[in-house]
Amino acid sequence: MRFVDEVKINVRAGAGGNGASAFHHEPFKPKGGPDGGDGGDGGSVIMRADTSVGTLLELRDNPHIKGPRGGHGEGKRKHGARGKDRVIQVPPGTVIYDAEGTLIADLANPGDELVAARGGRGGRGNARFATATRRAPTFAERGEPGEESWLRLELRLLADVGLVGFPNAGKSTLVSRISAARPKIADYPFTTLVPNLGVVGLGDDSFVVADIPGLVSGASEGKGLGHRFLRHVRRAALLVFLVDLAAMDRDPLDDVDVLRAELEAFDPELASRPSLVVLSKVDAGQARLDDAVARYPDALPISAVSGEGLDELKRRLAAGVERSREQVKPSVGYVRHIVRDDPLSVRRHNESWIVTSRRAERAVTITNMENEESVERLQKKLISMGVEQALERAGAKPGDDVVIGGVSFTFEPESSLGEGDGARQP
Ligand SMILES: Nc1nc2c(ncn2[C@@H]2O[C@H](COP(=O)(O)OP(=O)(O)OP(=O)(O)O)[C@@H](O)[C@H]2O)c(=O)[nH]1
Ligand SMILES: [Mg+2]
Repeated sequence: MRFVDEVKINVRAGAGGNGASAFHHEPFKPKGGPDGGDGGDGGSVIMRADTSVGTLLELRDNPHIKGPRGGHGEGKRKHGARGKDRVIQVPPGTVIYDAEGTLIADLANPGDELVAARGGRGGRGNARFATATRRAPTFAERGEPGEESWLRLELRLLADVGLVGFPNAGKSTLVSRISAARPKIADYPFTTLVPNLGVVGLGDDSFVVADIPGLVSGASEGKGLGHRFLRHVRRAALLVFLVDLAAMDRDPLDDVDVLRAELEAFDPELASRPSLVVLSKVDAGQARLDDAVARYPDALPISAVSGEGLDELKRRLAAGVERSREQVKPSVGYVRHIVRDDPLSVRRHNESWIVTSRRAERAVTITNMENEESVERLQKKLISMGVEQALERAGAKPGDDVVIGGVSFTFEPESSLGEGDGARQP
């Protein structure tokens, strides 16, 4: 099956390049000033809606997407190259959920895009840290790691009208009669295994009809093909319940109730969408017509074989779509920008204190631990973020092991150092 409408992917942006620590030097000249260049930013991973793709198949086969890292800085103030953003094309209509299941983007229109993982910032080279009082800084920052996360992508086709009906009700035949779509048609249930879209023209107007696989009673519990294809009618302004007047194995007039119940189980909002009952195969099901009209006075009888009722159906669909679009503006085409707050927390784990805070972890990851000056800078930053206070409040004692961003430190609060070295002498 070539149509894939749901995938889980892992996106990892490129890390920033490291800043360089270097000093200007020329032959036969004394040591010059710091001239280490900055690292380049890492490449982001961007999801973009594009009409050239119609399924999520490619992503199912290649679910791990990485952005390139930024180049490292070099001496002579040479900056590292920026990592090029990695752009992944997805079909318009793709919605994106984060790992917690929160909807973060609906890429409904061609060109809509989401920065799915932001590239890490390049580290600054030592040339940036020279000041009047610190003429020869030896430290440089390391590049920041790129963002990484798991996402779930779901394709919801863009259709104005959704055709819902039992298997074999004549959905595909109807679409093939009112549009140029040529779905497979056959005299057995579950002929249609993937959704088909047909564009119906009416004068200067046109609208899109989605033919989805048939639904049966219990679809929401997995019967038949299940109900997951209903996602493709979620954007529809108007639903058509197609009732097969010629059905032999059941009273088809009850189908509408069954279909509504399945919709309700999938998404209650969908069950209250404007809808139309259409009685199909009236050429073969004359015997049931009177009962059907008595029960559904507004229903329209049609025959895809004789053509009866098809022009009237097109008009009603166009009018219904227009009316419904005026009433309910579909909430499509947005990208939610999530602002994550960054609480600082300290917890005890085995013999260590674990500090979590994105800012603090970032400060640690960009620090070159081999350079004393860098480590001193880091300590000042952590203090100004309140890490030291938080540790003390949690009960940390001088000499305890503290872990931040995977790096282990010995807790030496300023207050204890401030008591003077004399106190520590034997
Ligand atoms: N007599 C008559 N037969 C029809 C009419 N419309 C469809 N059929 C027949 O009904 C059968 C099923 O038609 P499909 O269009 O494949 O039905 P479907 O609802 O798409 O079925 P699934 O894809 O299995 O859910 C085929 O044999 C069609 O020829 C009609 O108006 N009159
Ligand atoms: Mg079909």
